[in-house]
This record gives sequence, structure tokens and C-alpha cells, in this order.
Amino acid sequence: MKLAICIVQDRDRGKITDEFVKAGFKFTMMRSTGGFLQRGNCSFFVGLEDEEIPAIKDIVSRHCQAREQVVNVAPIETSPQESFIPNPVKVPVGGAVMFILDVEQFERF
Ligand code: 2BA
Repeated sequence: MKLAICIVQDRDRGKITDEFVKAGFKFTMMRSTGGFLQRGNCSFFVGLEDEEIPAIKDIVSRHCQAREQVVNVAPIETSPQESFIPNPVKVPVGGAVMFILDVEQFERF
């Protein structure tokens, strides 16, 4: 058995939820925050049989779109006394990030 942890952008959350339900996956979703951009994303925890891994990869790769987000970066020399001149930088995000872990034990009580 495997545990897939999929981190998707908030905008893809609804589509992924629908597709996981349709595929018969059992999963938990948690609202999460990306450490770098500090924007909302969503982390899915999906317990799967080994043979279901291609199906989840297929769903996530088809329904999670890569996008660019613009972030304002303060110039390095900016000190608190100086006025902040935004320096917009485009950061690529996603489609999605997926970790697949081996599950040692799974119990249901
Ligand atoms: P964030 O940490 O907010 O990262 C958003 C995007 O910013 C990343 O997109 C990447 O393109 C860029 N980025 C992240 N850290 C960076 C850094 N130190 N320097 C320069 N650019 C950086 P993705 O790679 O598609 O990641 C989307 C989200 O997936 C991340 O949001 C984070 O929540 C999660 N994630 C990505 N890689 C991860 C990892 N190795 N471990 C845990 N979570 C991860």
C-alpha cells in the first residue's frame, strides 16, 4: 500500500476532489500554505493500492495546471526608513507536487 501526498493549487482543488471521488479514491484534504509564496494551496492524503498509482498520476497531471504567480520582492538594499519600491517577479507554480510513500501498516478501527 502507498500514501500519496499531492499538493495542488487552490484553484485546482475542486476538480481534483471531483475526480478522486469519481475514481473511488479514499482521501483526506487539508488546506495548506506554500512555504515560499505563503499562498493557500491544498494537500491531499490518499491511501492507495500499488496498482492505483498510475491512475492518480494521470488525474493529477491532467487536472493541475502550471501557472505563474507574480510576487513583489523587496530590493536587497531597502531599509525600513526607505520607501518600498515593488519589484515584481514571476514564479512558476505547479501543476502539482506529489510524494508517494510506502505504508508500513494501515488499520481501521
Ligand atoms: P511554495 O513553497 O509557495 O512554492 C511556490 C513556487 O515557488 C514553487 O512551485 C517553486 O516554483 C517556487 N519556489 C519554491 N521554493 C523556492 C525557493 N526556495 N527558491 C526559488 N523558488 C522557489 P512548485 O515547485 O510547483 O511548488 C508548489 C507548492 O508545493 C509549494 O508552494 C509547496 O507548498 C509545495 N512543495 C513544493 N516542493 C515541495 C517540497 N520539496 N516539499 C514540500 N512541499 C513542497
